[in-house]
Amino acid sequence: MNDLIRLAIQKSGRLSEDSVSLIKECGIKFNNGISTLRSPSSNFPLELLFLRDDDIPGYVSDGVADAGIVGDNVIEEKSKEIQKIESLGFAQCRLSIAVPKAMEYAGLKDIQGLHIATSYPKILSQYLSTNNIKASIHEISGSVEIAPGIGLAQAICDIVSSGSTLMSNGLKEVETVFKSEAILISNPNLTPSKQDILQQLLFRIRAVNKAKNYRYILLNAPDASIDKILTILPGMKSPSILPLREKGWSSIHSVVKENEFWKIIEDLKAAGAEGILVLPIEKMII
Ligand code: PRT
Ligand code: ZN
Repeated sequence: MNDLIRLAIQKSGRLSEDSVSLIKECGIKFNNGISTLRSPSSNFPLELLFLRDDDIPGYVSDGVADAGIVGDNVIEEKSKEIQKIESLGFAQCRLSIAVPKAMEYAGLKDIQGLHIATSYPKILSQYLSTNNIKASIHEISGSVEIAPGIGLAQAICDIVSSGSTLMSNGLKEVETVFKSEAILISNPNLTPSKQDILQQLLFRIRAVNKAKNYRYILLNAPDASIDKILTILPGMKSPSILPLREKGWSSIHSVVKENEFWKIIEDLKAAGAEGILVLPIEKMII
């Protein structure tokens, strides 16, 4: 029988959509929807398993799944024997300590002796002991942000992304304990043939994710401006320059980083570039 890898992803929640999109962008197709527990691919040796995110590190370390996509916060909290393969750039958030808005807060020492509610007792207790702070940790599994309001705790340690949940519960974020994003993990003892499939998957994931950070740019410029424009455009190796039908003009093609894009466009216009086109890149292999 030909080998395949079982990739565990979250069945329903904040990681689900981005995990499925990433696999699809890798050109991996599925016949079944995520209403099933498992879904084999029709064109790649991979089967998706749809699980609760908290169970993913355990299943991967037990070998029920060969690999998984899960938040780093869950990986650290569960401390299972798994290998972190690649940061995936989505589900970015942070685990933070928050206190009631009215509380005066000058630094971590103000946490000393407090009752802190959290769903992440392991990460929090490590953080407190590294910083020599003694506090009592109350583990609760959900709605952590309401704990101070109902008198269950004086502070909380919970996942924050925009900060609006804290704000609407009268809390303020005072310390970042851990920064997290979705991570591709694997079982540390994969057979060589599963390892090989995982590497093929990783190759595709990197090509897809790299492309998301770049744009393809085309522009026309008078030949006299080319030298100046080339100092602005980094390119992958070096930009392509093609002569236009109109004498004394060329078309320049290159690749720019998404986050440098607006700054570069202004510089290019100032240097004489015209007819600038910017296109998304689907895959990028370098
Ligand atoms: O059912 P299952 O157990 O699979 O899912 P779950 O409910 O445990 O997890 P889910 O889907 O809520 O989150 C999955 C993962 O997404 C988390 O483990 C994080 O790695 C990541 N993530 C990213 C977040 C957030 N952003 C986030 N904002 N997880 C939770 N939140 C919650 C947070 O707990 C708080 O209640 O959103 C609220 C704060 O959001 P803001 O934007 O108001 O600050
Ligand atoms: Zn969960």
